[in-house]
Amino acid sequence: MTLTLHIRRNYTRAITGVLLTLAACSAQAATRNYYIAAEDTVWDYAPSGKNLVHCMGAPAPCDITAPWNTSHVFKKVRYIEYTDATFSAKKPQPAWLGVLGPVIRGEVGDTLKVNFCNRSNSGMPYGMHPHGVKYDKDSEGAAYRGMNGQAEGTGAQVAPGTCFTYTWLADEGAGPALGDASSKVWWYHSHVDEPMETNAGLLGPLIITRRGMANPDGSPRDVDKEFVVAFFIINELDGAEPGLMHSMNGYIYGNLPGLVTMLGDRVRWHLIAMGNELDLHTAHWHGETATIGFKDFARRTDVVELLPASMVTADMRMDNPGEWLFHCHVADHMHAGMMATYQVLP
Ligand SMILES: [Cu+2]
Repeated sequence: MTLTLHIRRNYTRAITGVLLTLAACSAQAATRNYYIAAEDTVWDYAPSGKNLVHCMGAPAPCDITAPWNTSHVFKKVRYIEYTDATFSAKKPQPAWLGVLGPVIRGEVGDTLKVNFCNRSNSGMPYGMHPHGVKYDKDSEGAAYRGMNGQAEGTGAQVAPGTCFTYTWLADEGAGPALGDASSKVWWYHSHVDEPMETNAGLLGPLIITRRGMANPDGSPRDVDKEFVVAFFIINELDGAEPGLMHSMNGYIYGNLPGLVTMLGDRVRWHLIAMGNELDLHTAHWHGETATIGFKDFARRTDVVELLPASMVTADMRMDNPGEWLFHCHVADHMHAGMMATYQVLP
């Protein structure tokens, strides 16, 4: 009996492998161009000015409590996406993306050409350093020297008022492995003074889809919606408590908009985190559970552990209509506003 099951499972995996290979052969490698500028912006962590979701037993909305009630508006430097090389028309972004830079997408085999311009008036050089994808030294986008005197790459520090085009290859090593879902999230961020720049707002998601599994825009064919949510205590006042913004995509106290799904949707959550030793987060959904991994290899949970620079992809089948809390389960972080809601519409 055990032997039969074992043979059957291996047979299923072999067939799956053949199908994936066939799908891979039919996919055309593409070159995808992105136009992204670093720009000075103002960011409001709580546009409603209110705590919209959790008022300690009192009805929501309520006032944001001390010490986070002094200010929730701060200056940021963000990655802004444009439609083409003229950098004149901004590309619309989903509301839920918040403070993050645009979603850069690719399918395994694709080449990503990321045209980056530093338009900030801060006077500082910035860049774009990707996780996961393959690059040469010039396209690494990180400022450091090797111990044997290796020079920085050309794209390490893009001076104010100048541009650089990064070439990143979505090779097999950038895509989902056998145990992963059909798309996989990575970070990209500035890496001249990395802690300062990620805190300033220069960070965003990169998603690579398995070869043969992508729609024309690079998104995976086997899900209905993808969300990216970043858990990050953004430090706005040199570590003083009123400036520690316990944010999800740059929103606090239920102000994160647009996490809307339909009953029956196959939803993919890409959960990422950044920050320092305070940034240990346990992302928790009410109302639904999720799986992490690919089919036979998946595990089920409703809490995802995140440390700085963590990248976890989780799938959810929406079967429970309602508006549900989605929050960090660390006690202090809940008090400080690291919470949102998502909707499952009937
Ligand atoms: Cu947390």
